[in-house]
Amino acid sequence: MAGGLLLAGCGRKAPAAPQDDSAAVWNAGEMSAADYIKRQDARDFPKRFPIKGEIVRADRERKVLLVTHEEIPGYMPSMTMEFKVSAGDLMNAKPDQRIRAIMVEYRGEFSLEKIWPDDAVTVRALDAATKALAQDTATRGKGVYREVGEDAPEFTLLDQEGRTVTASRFRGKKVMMNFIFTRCPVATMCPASTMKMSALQKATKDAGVTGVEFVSVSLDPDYDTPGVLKDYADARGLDLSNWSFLTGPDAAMRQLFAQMGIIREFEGGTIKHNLATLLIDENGRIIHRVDGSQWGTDDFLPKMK
Ligand SMILES: [Cu+2]
Repeated sequence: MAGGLLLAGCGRKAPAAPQDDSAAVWNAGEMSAADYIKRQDARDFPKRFPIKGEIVRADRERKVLLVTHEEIPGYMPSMTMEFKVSAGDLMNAKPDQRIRAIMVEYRGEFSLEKIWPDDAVTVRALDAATKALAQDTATRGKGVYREVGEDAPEFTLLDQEGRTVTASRFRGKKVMMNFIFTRCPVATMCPASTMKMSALQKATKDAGVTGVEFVSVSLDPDYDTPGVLKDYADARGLDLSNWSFLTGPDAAMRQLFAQMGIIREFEGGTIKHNLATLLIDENGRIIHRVDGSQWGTDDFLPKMK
């Protein structure tokens, strides 16, 4: 493990979504909708159901998504209906795309959260990559942590628009990588890291440095869906022309964190984590790493030229 990895901050209250919702999205087979319904009572709070369905179209004026969903046993037959969704999810929506999500019913209104692509091609690609990464972690054993000078791991994840992104897409370019989560409540941790990435991105453009991609990997994939990441980037006016926010199955993310020396612990409804910022070269090799929050443009810009 890297020397001086510091578990810091991010230890205060963040609004925590129930863990079981996301587990149900990824492991839909393990909890039936009927089981879910049994767990809901009639009090005045939102009811949630994992669903699968297909997007018919996005109505961007009325901010609703028309979705044909499969039957929810004991609750609702298969039907086509409108859902309120976030701006990011609305922008990401593509007609005919298969999705899985959590349907929320509250006071007669229906919305969708935790929307993930669920088409066979995407699911297969993510599954295969997750297995390969887990195998790689197992094979590396005690040498799981990749030091500066070693290659960064292969991965296949989803970006803020729900597109499949593999590590190889960045070959031939340098990659600035950090790890954040959108609900991080500690100003000096993830929010500061995001702002520094943005400053560095601007500095590269001002300096005429090209061939650099910025990659922010979510520490909280249960919550940080592509749409949530899109909202996060848009709310901060970030330049996504060469900046990807990545998320995916937690089983894959865990392997990536282990290999990149990222410690993440769920604690008291939020996430404790260390901060690491890395530069990866054109051949996928880790060439620089700064642990902690004390880094700036000058630590990385000269190494990008
Ligand atoms: Cu944080």
